[in-house]
Amino acid sequence: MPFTLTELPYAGDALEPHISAETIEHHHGKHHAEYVQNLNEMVEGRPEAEMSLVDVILSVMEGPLFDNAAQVWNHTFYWNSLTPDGCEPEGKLEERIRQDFGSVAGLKEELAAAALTRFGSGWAWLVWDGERLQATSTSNADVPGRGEHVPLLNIDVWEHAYYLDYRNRRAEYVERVIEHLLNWRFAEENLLRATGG
Ligand code: MN3
Repeated sequence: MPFTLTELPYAGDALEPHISAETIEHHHGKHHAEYVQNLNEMVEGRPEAEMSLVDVILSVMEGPLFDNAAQVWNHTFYWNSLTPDGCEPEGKLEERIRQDFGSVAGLKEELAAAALTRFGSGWAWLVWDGERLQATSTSNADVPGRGEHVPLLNIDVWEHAYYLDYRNRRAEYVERVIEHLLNWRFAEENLLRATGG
């Protein structure tokens, strides 16, 4: 199989009490795994089987193959966007946040708004658009800026990400993720890579 399910970067219960082990078990072990399985079935015998995941996404950009490939990538990125070792933005990232949002609190508000105003399924993102940071959201499997923006971190706002723990209370899930789980070190690494340090 050309594409594999990435391991979680922490134990399945590491994000408790904010995200339960049961949610992680279903989200990673069933939802994410199914996107990987679908993707492998779809690329069988096609040139995409020899391509990197990112190249598949950027060369297809719509339809079921795009949806499954992007969901594989989006979920791996999501696991890395979360951490049980609480942290806050520092260094270059914090400087940039102050410049573009006024304050870390200002960014957190915009990120929460992006997550809460996304109608239906999708993703909230912090991205580097080439000139500044943006808090934004995408629908279903879509990637930010149609592949033109550099993702720094994301939050899954599909119902499967929070329904077992929060039922319909997306706002509570988003608030807890933003306050306790976001991996700002990962976001800073992505920003430094995008801006050449
Ligand atoms: Mn998901």
